[in-house]
Amino acid sequence: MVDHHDISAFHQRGYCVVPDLFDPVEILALQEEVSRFEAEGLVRNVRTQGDGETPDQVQANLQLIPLFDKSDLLRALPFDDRVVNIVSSLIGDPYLLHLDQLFMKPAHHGTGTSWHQDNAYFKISDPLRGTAMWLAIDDANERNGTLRLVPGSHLTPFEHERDPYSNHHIRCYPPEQTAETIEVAAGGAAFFCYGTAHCTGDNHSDQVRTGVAFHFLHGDHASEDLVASDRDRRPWITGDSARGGLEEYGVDVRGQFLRLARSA
Ligand SMILES: O=C(O)CCC(=O)C(=O)O
Repeated sequence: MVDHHDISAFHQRGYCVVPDLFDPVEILALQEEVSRFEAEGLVRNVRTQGDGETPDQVQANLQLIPLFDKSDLLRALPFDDRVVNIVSSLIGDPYLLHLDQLFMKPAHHGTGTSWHQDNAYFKISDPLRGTAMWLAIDDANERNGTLRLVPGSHLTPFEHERDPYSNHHIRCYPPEQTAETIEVAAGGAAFFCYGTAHCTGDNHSDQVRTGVAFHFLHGDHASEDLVASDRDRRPWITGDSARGGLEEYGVDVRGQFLRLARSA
C-alpha cells in the first residue's frame, strides 16, 4: 500500500499520505461507532478559555482517549493487514501500538489543536521510529480544519509550552509559512513521524469532522517510561511477541476488523 516514493517522503519530509486505505463500507461502520460515542456522551471538550483550565462553553475540541476499551472495531483496526504492512514499511519491525485517540470538531464551533510535535511528549532519540496514523473518518479539508504539517520539521525539535487553549496539550511555533494542508477524503490516512510538527484548524463547515489517530512505536524506543497513564496496554503488532493483543485484551483481534466492519 506504500511504495518507495511514500517511504522516501516519510523519511525526508516526515510524512506520507495514503488515500482510500479503507473502503466506504468500512468508513460507514467507523462513522457509526463515532456516532455511538457521541450519543453515549463519551467525547470530552478539551478546549479552554485561554487559561489552560476553564472549559470553553462555546468552542469545542472534542477528544476520546483511549479507544480500545470502547469499540471492538477500533480495537481491531490497527491490527488490520493493510495498516500493519504500511507501518512496518515506514518504521520497521518489531513495533507496538502506543496510543489510540479520537478528535472530533463539531460543525461551526469546532476548533483545532495547536502546533506540536508528538515527540515533545515522548522524546524518542530517533523521531522516525514512531509514527502516527491519522485516519479521516469524514472528508477532511481546509474548510473543516484538516491536518497541517510542516515538511522536514522532524529534523528540528522545537521548544514547547503549555497550550492555554487546551486542558492538557502543549504547543510550539514552527515555521508555519512552509506548512502543507493535507486534504484527505474519508478512509484516507496521513502517516507522520513523531517529529513532524502538525496542527489542525477550526471547523467552518456545517458538518462534523472526525479523525482517529493511532501511534506506533518501534521496539528499540518502546521504553516503559513511555507508557501513558490512560493507555497502559501496548500490544506488539509485529515481531516475536506479537499475539494480536491476546495478552492485553484477552482476545486475538487479528483479522477481526474486516469481519466487524462488514457485519456492522
Ligand atoms: O485531529 C485533530 O484535530 C488533531 C490531531 C492531532 O493533533 C494528533 O493526531 O496529534
